[in-house]
Order: sequence, then C-alpha cells, then structure tokens
Amino acid sequence: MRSHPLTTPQPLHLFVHPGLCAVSSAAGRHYHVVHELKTMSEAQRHCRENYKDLVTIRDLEDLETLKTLKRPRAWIGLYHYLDNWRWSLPNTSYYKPGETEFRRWSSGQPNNYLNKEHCTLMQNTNGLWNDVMCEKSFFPACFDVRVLYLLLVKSKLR
Ligand SMILES: [Ca+2]
Repeated sequence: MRSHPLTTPQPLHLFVHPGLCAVSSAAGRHYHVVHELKTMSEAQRHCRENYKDLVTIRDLEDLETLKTLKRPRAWIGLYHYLDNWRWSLPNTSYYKPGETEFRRWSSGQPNNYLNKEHCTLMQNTNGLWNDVMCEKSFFPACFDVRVLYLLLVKSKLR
C-alpha cells in the first residue's frame, strides 16, 4: 500500500478539560472558564500559561458565544491602564480595525468606584460588564485560538 504524506494518521486532540468550555467552531475560538478563584493578575497568568490569554471580546459574535457558556461571573481580559481600557491580549493581527473598541458595559458602568476599579468582570446573567477591583477573586475566562487542519484521504487507489 502506498502511503501519502497527507494520509499519515495524526492524533486528533479533542480537549477534555475540567473547566466549562464553549466552542465557536466557525472561527476556531475556544472559551474556557476555569473553576478556580483568582485575582485578575493570577487569572491572566493562568490563562497565558494554559491557553492563549484572558478572553478578548471583539464583537457581538464573541459575546454571544461566551454567553452560551453556562458560567459564573468571570474575569475577561479588559483592564484600565493609563487612562485607557485595553485588552490583555496585545493589539496584534488578531484584531481587525475597531475590534479592540468593542464594549458591553452594564448600565452605569464603568463607574471606577472609589477610584479603585480597573479590571472587568462579566456578569453571569446577561453577559454585561462591570469594572471591579483587580484584587477581588473570580473565575478566569480564558480563550484559545486553534487552527483546524483538514485531513484529505484518498479513497481510491489506482
Ligand atoms: Ca463598577
């Protein structure tokens, strides 16, 4: 039997993770809510070590996908620094123009209560956001970007 390089069997790693997981298969984006209470900086470190980063929400599609996760309140990657809100995932080719500006604040937020609220919590009910103190502990919402490779198999050998 002839072997073709494209038909070499590759193990397909479907991820099984103790955390809750939602998948946006169309875009290859995978969201994970890790069930461990962490401060924002601990959450960021955890996401960067195990996934890509804390979640970035670029548009309504991202938001709706995240909302399908049956999840508790969770940290997302938005934080306030030097008078700007910015995403934990740096501005790279991952974003199209304008996508770093997407926001879904809850009514009256961000209010920077006592001038101490510089990190962003996504509420569990409606997916809207609130700025809270970075030292509080919540579950991290991490995300991954995976590329799916299509395996072409020749069914007919001549
Ligand atoms: Ca607030």
